[in-house]
Amino acid sequence: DIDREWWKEAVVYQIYPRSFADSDGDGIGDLRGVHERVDYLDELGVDVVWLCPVYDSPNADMGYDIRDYRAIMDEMGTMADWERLRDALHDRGMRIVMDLVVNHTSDEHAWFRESRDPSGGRDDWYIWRDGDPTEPPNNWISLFGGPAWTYDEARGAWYLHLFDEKQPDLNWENPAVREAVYDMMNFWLEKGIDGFRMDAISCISKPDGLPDADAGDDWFDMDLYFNGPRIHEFMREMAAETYGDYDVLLIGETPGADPEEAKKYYEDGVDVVVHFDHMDVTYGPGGKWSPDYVGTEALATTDDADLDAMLNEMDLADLQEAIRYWDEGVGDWWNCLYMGSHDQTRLVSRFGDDDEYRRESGKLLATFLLTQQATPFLYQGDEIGMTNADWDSPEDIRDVEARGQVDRLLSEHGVPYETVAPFVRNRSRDNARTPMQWDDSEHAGFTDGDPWIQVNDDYPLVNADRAVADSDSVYHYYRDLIALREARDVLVYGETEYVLPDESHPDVWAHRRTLGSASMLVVLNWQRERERLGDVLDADGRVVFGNYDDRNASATTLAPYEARIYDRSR
Ligand code: TEU
Repeated sequence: DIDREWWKEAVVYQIYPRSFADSDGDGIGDLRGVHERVDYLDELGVDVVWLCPVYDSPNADMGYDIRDYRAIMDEMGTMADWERLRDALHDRGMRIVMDLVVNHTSDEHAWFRESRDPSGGRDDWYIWRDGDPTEPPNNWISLFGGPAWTYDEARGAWYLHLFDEKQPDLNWENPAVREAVYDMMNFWLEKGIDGFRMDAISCISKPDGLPDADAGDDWFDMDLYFNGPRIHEFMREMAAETYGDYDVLLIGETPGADPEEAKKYYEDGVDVVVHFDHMDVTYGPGGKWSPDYVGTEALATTDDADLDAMLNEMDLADLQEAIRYWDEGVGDWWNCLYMGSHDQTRLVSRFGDDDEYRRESGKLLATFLLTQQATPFLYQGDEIGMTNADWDSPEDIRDVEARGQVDRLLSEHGVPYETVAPFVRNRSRDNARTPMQWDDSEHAGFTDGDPWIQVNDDYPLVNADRAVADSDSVYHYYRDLIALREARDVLVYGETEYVLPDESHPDVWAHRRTLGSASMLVVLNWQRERERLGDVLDADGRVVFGNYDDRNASATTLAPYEARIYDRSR
């Protein structure tokens, strides 16, 4: 008795429309561009497209700062374009999930403009505090660096922004705000969308009295920002007022939630939550933008490749601990899994090898992603093995977070840009936002105009045209594995048992999926070295899938970044 749901069986493909395909030569990806690529998505075999924000926005945070929730951003097209895209996806049996960004709006949203005038009727729609213009109301810092408060001269008061100053936080305590958000959600549900990806949703309820956070010289505890006192009340109300009666996929992005907290979101109506524990395993103790290395001699003397390795160092056992914590932690509820997104660097550069073993490690990562007990989220370009770019000049940076953090590091340490460039190369969200590489023509076939962000230099080698034409490419591996996952319930619903790493094989991952008499074993040699396994795996099954020629499959030794799936079903 399997508890079947379409969204458990689905493979989600995330599109960052600004960087996907530009149909009109203005250098910015658009809805028609996505529309032109719908067959590409269909052939890859994905079931759900999650579209990052396409709403009207001044783009301080590339669409995550919304000026009008019911209008399409000019650069991206029109509502008619959006409707045609929706229909094209639906015609091919795919679904469309829209981003829902309601912790904050743009400071250019009419609500905020009216709120800046205390007599404007919306004085209580955002989080305002009176006080000394030189003394912020509390010690909170923005997730993008710098204070979380900005003093607004027009109103003569401070407003809170957990993200950029152009992203003021809405006041969810105000019922009128909630009602306006629900109205907007219903507008989109009535347009026939298939779900929401709820941006930073764990941030919407703020702690009573906005107390100072615990902080030290080089650390700051952001726990107060997440899962506030009224969060589940708001989430339940939202479900009742909006999506409750629809068969849609609700993806909650919930920074700060652990599996216990996640279960509460599930009870509220959310289907899967997005957590960050498995992302944190490559950051080292100081966190994503830790200044630990900056200005150190190591940084000045080490070569680029070694620095990249250092900044992405990971203990495979830590990764497994994070995956297992969530797998076991949510019990009968369900997880999703991503290894890359518009907020992360490229998975091959981060978790694999983007040089000699780009192809092999790209396929290993596909195997990892598509064989867990969780709905897999693919990020655009990962299916062709795209890599991190070089960021030689600070002028090339577009990411508001990277810009903020680079400024902070430079001013705190008084070092030249070259010293922090390795951080940008290995941390900046821009790495995921370089244009999708379609072919080897100028600008990788992304645009006929001037791209809004640099194209990765490796496009003559890494592009979709080439990948589709080459049956041994990362692309074909994804495609075949998506089909295998679709064909085998055990890969979706099977229980998971973790087999490796252990002390003698610290760099080999293995897990077994079991459902009734079906059993599959996944083995991943997560390193550049060969590894002799002997009979550790007791691999009596047949290798049904892998990234090396299967003549090799019965061998007891794994090749660099080799991935194998054994079928041990009886
Ligand atoms: O991200 C929310 C979030 O928690 C971020 O701090 C995220 O962890 C960070 O980007 C990682 O470096 C969401 C969106 O995914 C992100 O693109 C937006 O910038 C952010 O909300 C604000 O809307």
